[in-house]
Amino acid sequence: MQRVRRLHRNDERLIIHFDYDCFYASVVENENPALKSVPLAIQQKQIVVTCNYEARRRGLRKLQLITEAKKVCPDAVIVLGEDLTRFRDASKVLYNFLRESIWSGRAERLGFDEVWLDCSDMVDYNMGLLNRHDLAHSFFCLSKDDPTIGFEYDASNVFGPTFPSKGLLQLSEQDVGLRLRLVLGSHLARHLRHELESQKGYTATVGIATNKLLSKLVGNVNKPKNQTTIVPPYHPLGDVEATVTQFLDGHDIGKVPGIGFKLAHRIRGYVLGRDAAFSEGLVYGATKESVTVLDVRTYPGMGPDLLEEILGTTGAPRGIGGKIWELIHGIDDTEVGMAKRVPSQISQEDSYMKYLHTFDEVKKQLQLLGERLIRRMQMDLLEDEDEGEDTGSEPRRRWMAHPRTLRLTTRPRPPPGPDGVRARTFNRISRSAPMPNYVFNLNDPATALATRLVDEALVPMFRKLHHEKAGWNLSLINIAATNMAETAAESKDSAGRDIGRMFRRQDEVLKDFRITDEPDCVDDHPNYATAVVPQKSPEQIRSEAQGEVLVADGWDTEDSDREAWERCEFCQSIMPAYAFAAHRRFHELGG
Ligand code: DCP
Ligand code: MG
Ligand code: MG
Repeated sequence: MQRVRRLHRNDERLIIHFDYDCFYASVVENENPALKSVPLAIQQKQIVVTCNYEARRRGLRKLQLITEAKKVCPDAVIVLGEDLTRFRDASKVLYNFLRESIWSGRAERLGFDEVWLDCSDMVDYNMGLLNRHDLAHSFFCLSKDDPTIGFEYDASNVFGPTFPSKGLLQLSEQDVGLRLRLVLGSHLARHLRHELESQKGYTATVGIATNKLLSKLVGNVNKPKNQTTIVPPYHPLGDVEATVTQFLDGHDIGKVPGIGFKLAHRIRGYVLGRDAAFSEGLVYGATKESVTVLDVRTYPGMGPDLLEEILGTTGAPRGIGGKIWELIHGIDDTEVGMAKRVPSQISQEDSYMKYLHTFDEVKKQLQLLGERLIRRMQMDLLEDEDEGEDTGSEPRRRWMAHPRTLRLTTRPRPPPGPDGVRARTFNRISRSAPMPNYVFNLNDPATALATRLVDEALVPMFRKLHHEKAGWNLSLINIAATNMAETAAESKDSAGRDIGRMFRRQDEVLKDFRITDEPDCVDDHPNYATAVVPQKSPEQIRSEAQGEVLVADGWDTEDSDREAWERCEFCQSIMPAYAFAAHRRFHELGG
């Protein structure tokens, strides 16, 4: 009984989720419109990270090997996309545009190409303006100050495709109201998509629902350049199943946002009674055998407690069972975040297919990453003093926040065991130390600051992290500036205060730097982590503050699911690190 009460879905909100179509390819196309009509692929390492829809029509796929792509479509134009600057910049421009188009300020980015908008207030307001006797001739008002700004629409129908494709006519009273709100949301989504395309040149695939989880998932139903709304009944009505349940039930458990790779793998294993086999394609951790939400939801005895039992040993925070139980029922109360003036941490990392054996190699990588980190800190954390005064001279810049902690993380490959086979663990280990003050010096060039940071801080940290003198076999190095202390004078009302200014400032700062080629950069792919907010133990927090060794647990924190790529020595295919163990087994079995 208690469980039923716990599973109450809040349907008061209206959330719109955007996922830009073939994002990196669209950025390149917008720079060079001639590319719009040809098959275009964006390359990172040996992989097509994305391609435009013309290329997809000709058989190219995301995450395909370049060699394969060239075979499938020899005349594809391939553009190198390892320097993320242009993608990061475009992402910020589009984010700002969307954020300024809504009222609540609640606009949250996920990675570079996804944005959630909380449009509850706009929909509430426009519900109040409806003439219930003439819904077909409605006007959606976009400004509280000026009733003439907005667009005409037909509020008697949802705009665009719905899930399920044919809505139910008989609804409960509660669902009638909800349906109307979703109708308004769908027309607002159409308007926003149209503005994004006509003013910025980008198309997006959009989902409309009452929370972040459902809006993100339902957007995928009709791609590209389209939108989908989950329509009621959101609640079971007599024999009729709730559409939300019907929708989620068809998804593989790992597809539910918030259920990351490790959790999904654990749940699959439990439901199948054995380890789920990986597919040979090994793209994105797909498995051969799909375990759906329906399989999990209806498994005998399944509920928050059993899920807690299954997942408790993964190092997941307590209460994970209840959280996952809610997610598979489409319940997600997480707020769409407000824009933050300063990021909570800044990091730079690189993954390595080749071994980093010598000290010189490691040091060179530390220098590269250190330099990038300092440049990013300057871009993201500096603001102009005396803004608005046009004195003609260069504005003075000041730090909006100082990261207090410097963290060095590596991911060692363990040595081969007695049988010659290398066990695959993907644990990161890290060490933190106070951020030295000299990195905030704006008179010295970033290169010089990085050299000092490497010699005086990073190398000593590396030595403590890796006692062995040589022969490290690292697949990843990450350097992060964390533990932000916002500068007091500016912290008043700072959340979301003037993000536009921040981005303008960043653009200016950017101009001052000759952005050299930044190969292999894999940052800025944050993870949607509703369910998996990692909780640090008091020991961890303490040791971090004191600069003691921190050994990462199996539970990847903010970097989880952020793939690093590994190359198989046998067949040379490249795949996310987590898929490697299964791939290795595939060869062992004679594959
Ligand atoms: N990306 C990346 N590495 C990955 C996955 C994605 O660099 N492993 C980049 C390239 C994409 C962008 O992130 O352009 C967004 O990822 P999506 O999965 O949303 O893919 P696209 O936007 O390219 O295509 P779609 O139209 O399918 O959304
Ligand atoms: Mg995306
Ligand atoms: Mg996309």
